[in-house]
Amino acid sequence: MLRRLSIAVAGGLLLVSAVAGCGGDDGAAGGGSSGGGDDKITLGFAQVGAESGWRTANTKSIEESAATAGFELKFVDGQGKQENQIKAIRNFITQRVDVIAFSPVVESGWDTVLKEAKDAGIPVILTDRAIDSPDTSLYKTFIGSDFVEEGKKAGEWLVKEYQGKTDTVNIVELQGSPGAAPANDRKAGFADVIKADPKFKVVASQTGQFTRTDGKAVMETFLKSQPDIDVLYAHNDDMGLGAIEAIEAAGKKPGTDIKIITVDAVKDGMTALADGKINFIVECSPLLGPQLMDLVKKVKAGETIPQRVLTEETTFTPEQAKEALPNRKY
Ligand code: GYE
Repeated sequence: MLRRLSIAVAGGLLLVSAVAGCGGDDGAAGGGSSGGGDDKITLGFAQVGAESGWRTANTKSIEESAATAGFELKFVDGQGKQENQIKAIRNFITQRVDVIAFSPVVESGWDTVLKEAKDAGIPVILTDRAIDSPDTSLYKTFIGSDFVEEGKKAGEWLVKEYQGKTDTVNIVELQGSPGAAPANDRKAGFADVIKADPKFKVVASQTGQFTRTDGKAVMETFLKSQPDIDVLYAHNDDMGLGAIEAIEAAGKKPGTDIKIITVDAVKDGMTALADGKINFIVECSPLLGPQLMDLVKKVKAGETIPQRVLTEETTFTPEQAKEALPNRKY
């Protein structure tokens, strides 16, 4: 039996939902051990927000696998703000959850709150995104993708696509949300690969906040300011999909007049790829739930776990997207 309860916390901004079994409501702050008196594991999870199809699939994966594992999940949607996530983590500490996991909105600025968790003896697991703190004792492990590698794969496809050609290739880039690990790293990995050949020129690069709305709006400005765009590199599918709308509205053919590379491989992105509107997608898997729950169990049991758990991922061409789509779960 699944029960979902929502409570407003200080500032009225955060929604905390607990997915619980038929046990009691032990979500109140004020110390004491968690889990309603039984030995059920309580996991506090601070999510980034609901900015993309990737994020929606990631949240679903976490909620479902927590239920399957029989955990009590205290889930907080940070609505894209670091301050909300910090508040959520402090609440988890007050509630004395067994383990805290979170997907950091940005890379910097976590040391103080993570030190508080450490001092309270509550283990922390970084999920999906890394932080830039040199103090790795602040968390037990980091599970997620190698975003630099994803950016490199995007660049490598481009290098191959334009092999043997000498004309300048004008690239516009839609970056993820400022300061986020996947935005920083996907930009760096891509730049690192294309810099070997001066014909590749990034003529405009701006954030599209990982959302369709901003992807569309920023692409509209790119189309106005850049007369000759050959390639769009978007740090996620959603921004690419928004940009496709802007390209079509400007009377151009996405995938043909402007080649498009994105990252994620969610269903809508894969559909656009199969339709030839996107040319190449680098996969980033959001299905981190089962592995995360496994790590939570191990951390709680005091077992040693690897410091880094990498997600396996591939890339997709239009043909591969057509093949994969019928079985795509998200
Ligand atoms: O690629 C993007 C989402 O952190 C890997 O965040 C995640 C990224 C994902 O908004 O769509």
